[in-house]
Amino acid sequence: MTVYVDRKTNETEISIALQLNDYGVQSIQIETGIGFLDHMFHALAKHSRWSLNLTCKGDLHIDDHHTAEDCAIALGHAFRDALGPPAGIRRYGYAYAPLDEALSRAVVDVSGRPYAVVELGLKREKLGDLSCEMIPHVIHSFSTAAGLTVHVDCIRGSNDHHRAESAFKALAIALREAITPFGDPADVPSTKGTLSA
Ligand SMILES: [Mn+2]
Repeated sequence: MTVYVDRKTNETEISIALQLNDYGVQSIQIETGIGFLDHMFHALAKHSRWSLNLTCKGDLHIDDHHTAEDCAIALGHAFRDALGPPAGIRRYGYAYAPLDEALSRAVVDVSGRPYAVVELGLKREKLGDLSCEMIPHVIHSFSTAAGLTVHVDCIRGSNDHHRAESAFKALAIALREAITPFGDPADVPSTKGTLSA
């Protein structure tokens, strides 16, 4: 099932089509106007096994902030909508992803409790046209909108492009694991009986 999210403000205009768990030939097209952000969302979609079409027309004449933040929010809403009320999934997922000398770890809980701890240790001001300060913020914004608890740490690495990309890959794999069908489709993996409230 593909979900569609359109989000329009005075700062950005975003359209998303998202299908989770696409184990066929994935279709991924990302055009945010910020090349490195496209690269990170592409890695996220690829390794999460999503098909994702995301376009954004944002106020890049100001800076990258609104575009990066709003794309992450809209993508989080799309993820939440595509998943539906969490049931019949693993709920927890974790992964390590290396990229050459860099290594990142991501731990995900499809909890309905938005919380993100992101420690990437990026030293550069920017990667391409994306401010490095926006990279953890993108993960925060996505997690909050999606209702996920997420811990992402870059454990080592000397190249900031590698550090950031390994973090998104680890997050992707952890997300893929967390929403893998598991147990009875109606079973909510929570002692509370719900992950939606
Ligand atoms: Mn790369």
